[in-house]
Amino acid sequence: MRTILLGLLCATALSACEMNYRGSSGSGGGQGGSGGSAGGGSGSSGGGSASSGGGSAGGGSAGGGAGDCNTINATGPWTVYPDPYLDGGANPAAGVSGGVKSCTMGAGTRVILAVSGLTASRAYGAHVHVAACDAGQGGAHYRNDAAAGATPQNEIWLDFTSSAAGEGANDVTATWAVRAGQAKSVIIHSRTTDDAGTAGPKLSCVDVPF
Ligand SMILES: [Cu+2]
Repeated sequence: MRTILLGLLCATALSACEMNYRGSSGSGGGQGGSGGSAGGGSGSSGGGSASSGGGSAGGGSAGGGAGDCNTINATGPWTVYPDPYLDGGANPAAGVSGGVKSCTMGAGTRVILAVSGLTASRAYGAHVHVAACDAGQGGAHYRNDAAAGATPQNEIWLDFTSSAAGEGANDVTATWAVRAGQAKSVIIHSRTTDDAGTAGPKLSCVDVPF
């Protein structure tokens, strides 16, 4: 029934169809095609073109385009943290748009980040955080096991390197389920996450209702 309704919507309002039915990466506005590893329906496992580091815990192995992983689709507005370097310097993620999709993959959780508007050709860290963007700048990283360490297996790291067009993406599938309501945002940081789990100043944040 729902599919039929969406089909009708698609016939009468293509843009709504794109957003609701196919889960287009364009829903955040301003995203070009080339960064769209999260784009709907291609069958790509996504996340490849602009990702680096991040220690994916098996990202995208379940296959299917991101349009199939659209249970949560957070497109902002983004919170841009002012003066992240405390020196008056520019925030390289001040112009960010795009968003985060997430869904359950068996016992796991797939999280797809697809953004644009960033300073180009630059490495960024990104993670799922426990608090909302306006609550202590998202607080700490969400951990599957609170007593265990800051590793890409115990947290969700979405590090990426922006393209020459300022687009970035990553697609990670954790082997565990995020506890409902205990992760509330994704934050982009200044640099690639290191072995201690730190990635420099917080640049921008989007609330995600995990
Ligand atoms: Cu973080």
